[in-house]
Amino acid sequence: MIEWFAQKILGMPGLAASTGGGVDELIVYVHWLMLALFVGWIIYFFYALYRFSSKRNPKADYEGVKNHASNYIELTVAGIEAVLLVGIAVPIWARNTSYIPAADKSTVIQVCAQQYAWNVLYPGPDNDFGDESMSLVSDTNVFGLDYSDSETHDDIQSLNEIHCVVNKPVVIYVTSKDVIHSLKIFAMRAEQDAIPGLRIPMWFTPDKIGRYQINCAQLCGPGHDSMSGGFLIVQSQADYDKWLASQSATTTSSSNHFE
Ligand SMILES: [Cu+2]
Repeated sequence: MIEWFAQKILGMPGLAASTGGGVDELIVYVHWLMLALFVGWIIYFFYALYRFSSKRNPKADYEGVKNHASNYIELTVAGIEAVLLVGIAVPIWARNTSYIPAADKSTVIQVCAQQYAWNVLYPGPDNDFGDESMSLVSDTNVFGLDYSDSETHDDIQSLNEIHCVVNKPVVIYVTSKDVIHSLKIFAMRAEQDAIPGLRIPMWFTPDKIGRYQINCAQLCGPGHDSMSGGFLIVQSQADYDKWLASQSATTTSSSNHFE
């Protein structure tokens, strides 16, 4: 029912992450509450038109409402909202922010957003990112990679493509080179602002192999919409390893070859 409402009525893309179910529940329950409020207010509106028409009440009544029905209804709505907040929203937030899956059991990636593309950095075969420094950031080195560090040489970069492994947590450290962007992967029900100078982790666990659109969820400039040209590619471990090997073979240690 939740899935049907989210996809057929609200037009959300299919859920492809085992960590995203709670987000769908929250969105659907909030819409059901809004629907109930909408119907309730519409009924009350027509009741008021009928009940308080000047034909039926030529003389104003200064005493007003004497029963407490509106108080009870208000309390009930506030109670439902509190349950949604404390019962669903806060637990999702707590899970996402209080814990990051262990690096050796996840795909760890760095994303640096820029006007108007996503730069993606992988630690390469040694599973360690090389040193990075703000002072080394340039047009051709958005991550500020330090090539004097031996761990940097096997690091792999891709543009507008985030590769990851199905059923394995993906941890993405998100930052930005210029203005505030927001890495939104709707199918994963995951989103994180990309803020210059900050490196903020986000994580999710994809559970369906496929290719999913990435959007920028902050209006970041005139080319903002072209950032939806980014994709998350969820692969089997074998396909991911194959892709990684093909990228490692073409990586040169002299400089970053992506603009
Ligand atoms: Cu953007």
